[in-house]
Amino acid sequence: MLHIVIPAYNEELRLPRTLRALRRFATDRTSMWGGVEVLVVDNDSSDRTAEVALAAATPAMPVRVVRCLRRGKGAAVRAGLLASDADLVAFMDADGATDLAALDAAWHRLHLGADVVIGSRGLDGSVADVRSCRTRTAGAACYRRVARRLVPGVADTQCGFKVMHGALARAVATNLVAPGFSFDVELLVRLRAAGARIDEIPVTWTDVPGSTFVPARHGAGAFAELAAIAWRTRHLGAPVAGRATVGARSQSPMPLPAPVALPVALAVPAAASLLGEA
Ligand SMILES: Nc1nc2c(ncn2[C@@H]2O[C@H](COP(=O)(O)OP(=O)(O)O)[C@@H](O)[C@H]2O)c(=O)[nH]1
Ligand SMILES: [Mg+2]
Repeated sequence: MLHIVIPAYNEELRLPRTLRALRRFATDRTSMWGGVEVLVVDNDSSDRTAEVALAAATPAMPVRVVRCLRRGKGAAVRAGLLASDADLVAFMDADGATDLAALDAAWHRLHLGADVVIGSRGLDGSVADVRSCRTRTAGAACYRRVARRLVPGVADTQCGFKVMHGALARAVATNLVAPGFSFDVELLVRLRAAGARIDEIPVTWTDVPGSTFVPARHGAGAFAELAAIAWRTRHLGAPVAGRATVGARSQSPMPLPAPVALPVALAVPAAASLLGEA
């Protein structure tokens, strides 16, 4: 059984198309996944997000609405992961930016031994139609440099598409603190510390208009959240590139190096580069 968590803040316009695509996917793949249910996490929306979500439910694809009053994508995904009880759990954005073929690719990786499969716009084979403004593109490049210090070897921490074993997702989500857009980084740091094998796969990603991420409003907060994550997870173990199996390079499980205390110093250069580069 697969539960798909969709964090949604005022998504009445973008959600219906995504749910239609998921419905087609679920109808075709019931035998593959053993059933697909969507958990839309209504993040204190003031529009009809919950209604359009429930209206999309069918017997082949039940839809549940989970209420999350704490604002922020991270808080919403955490609430959705904790509300799930399936063997496998995915999360993706309400705009359906990632082509659903990634779910099939993820299924294969999970059956080859991955614990976590994350979509990436930064690998050979990725197709990303990014139409961001220059400020966001520059900010994103800078963000990637800082994020890589926390999760070395992962090319794209921020693609909103990730699939993992349900029990692992719930165990790690319990400890997630970051409420905002940087929660993916905290999730990956904690998954690695838990010894998870993370496979990064190329995805086809389309920039869907109507992004809820506003660089001027959310940019600085995302960087500050990264620094807070570095500090909060400093005791979990040094970030080690070899822990992620990236792209199509290898499908065999990596040996997991013994955790080494993450030096407090990690937080300091991270914070310094934020101040210098943001
Ligand atoms: N901005 C924002 N997005 C949220 C919040 N809670 C959940 N989300 C969801 O997080 C996802 C972010 O994706 P999107 O807006 O497409 O951002 P982008 O793809 O990074 O440009 C969407 O599904 C939002 O509805 C929140 O409090 N603020
Ligand atoms: Mg988007």
